[in-house]
Amino acid sequence: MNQRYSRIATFCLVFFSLLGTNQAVADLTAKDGWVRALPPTQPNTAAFLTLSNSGEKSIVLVDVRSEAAKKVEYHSHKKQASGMMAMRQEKSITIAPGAEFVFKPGSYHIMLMGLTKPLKSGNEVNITLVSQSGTEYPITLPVKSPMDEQNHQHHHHH
Ligand SMILES: [Cu+2]
Repeated sequence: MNQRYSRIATFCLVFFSLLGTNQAVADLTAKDGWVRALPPTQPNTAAFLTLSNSGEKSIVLVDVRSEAAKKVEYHSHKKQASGMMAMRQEKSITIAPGAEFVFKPGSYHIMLMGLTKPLKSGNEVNITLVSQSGTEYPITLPVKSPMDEQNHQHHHHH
């Protein structure tokens, strides 16, 4: 195992132990979460994660907050009639009972606009998801560069 891989393996361990302890909140569970690290000149970035609803009722998320950015929104990324991809704000996100909802690059994401400070790989971002019923779901996501993500997957597939 070379040094780079062992660093990634350590990262995975820390990441998954975080998921195991902190991320299971009531009926909504977050996994595979990360925030995209971008050059410090970029004012905006996005967070990705998979939410699972283990409860018996739909969970409707209507708000999202983070001290990492001035404005935080749920976005989708869809192909327009013109063939261009465009981002659009989603006022709510519904996770059916027993279902998963995936935020991933090129699709749904949590948009962080007007970052209060540059986010570097290795940082953590606290985000609070808020449901229609007023329940708050705090989650902590690691900041990773898209390159880390590629290496991460590469590592797992071998
Ligand atoms: Cu967006």
